[in-house]
Amino acid sequence: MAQIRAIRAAQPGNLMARYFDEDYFNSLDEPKRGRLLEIIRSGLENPDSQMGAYAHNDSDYEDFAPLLEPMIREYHNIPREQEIEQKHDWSLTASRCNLEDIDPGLNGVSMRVRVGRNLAALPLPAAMTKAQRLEFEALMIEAFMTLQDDPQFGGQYFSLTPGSSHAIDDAAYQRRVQAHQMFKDMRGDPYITAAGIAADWPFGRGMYVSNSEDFLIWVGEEDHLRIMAMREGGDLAALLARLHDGLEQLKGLIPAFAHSRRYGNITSCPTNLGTAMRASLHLSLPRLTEGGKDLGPARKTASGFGLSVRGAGGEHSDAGHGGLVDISPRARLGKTETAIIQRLYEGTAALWSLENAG
Ligand code: DAR
Repeated sequence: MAQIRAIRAAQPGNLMARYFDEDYFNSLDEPKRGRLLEIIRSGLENPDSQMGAYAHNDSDYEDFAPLLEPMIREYHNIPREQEIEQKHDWSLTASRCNLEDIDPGLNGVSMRVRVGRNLAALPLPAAMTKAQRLEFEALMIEAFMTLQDDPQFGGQYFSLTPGSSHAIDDAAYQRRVQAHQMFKDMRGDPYITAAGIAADWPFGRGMYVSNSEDFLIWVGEEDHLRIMAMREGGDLAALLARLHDGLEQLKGLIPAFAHSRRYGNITSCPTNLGTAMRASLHLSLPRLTEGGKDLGPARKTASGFGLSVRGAGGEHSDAGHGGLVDISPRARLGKTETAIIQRLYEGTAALWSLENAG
């Protein structure tokens, strides 16, 4: 496995390469070796990967634990002696958590909280056939036909599947992408393309959006579903409540999600396990990003508060105008939903204080 040794030397951040063990790999039977190579294909073809692996079935996390568990522990900062166990707590939805308490001027912030979910009855996106992607979309469209009449979450489904009766025209699709509501052509992401997650694009893909345009559901992206609430403002508690209520409404309309006591919500990427929640907001940090030219200083500072920093255009993008960045808590596993939102609030307060110091 000279290729993995070369990646390990050149890209120490690639957790798959760091923890891959040749003796373990050779101890597997032929079918399991084949499965494992598919799981790590993205990390082999993209040496700059952080994790470098995507699950194909929810059983992969237990079937290949000798490789995947150390990677998961490292990424989510869970020490070897600590048992991995995911608990859930959305209780923040009942209390105050408002950015305006940090600074009254933080009242028009772009905030977004999303969770990934996968149906237990289907393979994960990397291993779905085209027929399964279309079968899954049809199941979701049936659910949306009920959800669209809900007083709180009523809306419309837009399909990318050619010939769909819910098809969205290309100009409208592009507008939704520009508005950061709809996901881009997945084939543009080399990581998920190598993993097989972008296969059969755009069949079986689409988006449900509420009439109020603050509750959205992506169908057929990196996970079967990405359920999100997004608003401009400062009230993180209200945003979490919106997501929680929408998720509960949806759960009553579709089959069970893949979930385990240890890993919580099972996701394609190990970085999303547990709550599968990414809570983020856009913040202008011209000082910490040297006018938007360099995310490095902001990343270094933010990591001290357990936060990741991305460009405002999403994963793998640069800082936006005036140093506009997307900040979010890094860990998703072993933390509750409430703790993630509180980490975002506290990390934002700390970064804002540093940005405006002196
Ligand atoms: N690029 C992959 C995944 C990183 C986390 N982002 C996701 N899952 N969208 C990597 O292993 O670096």
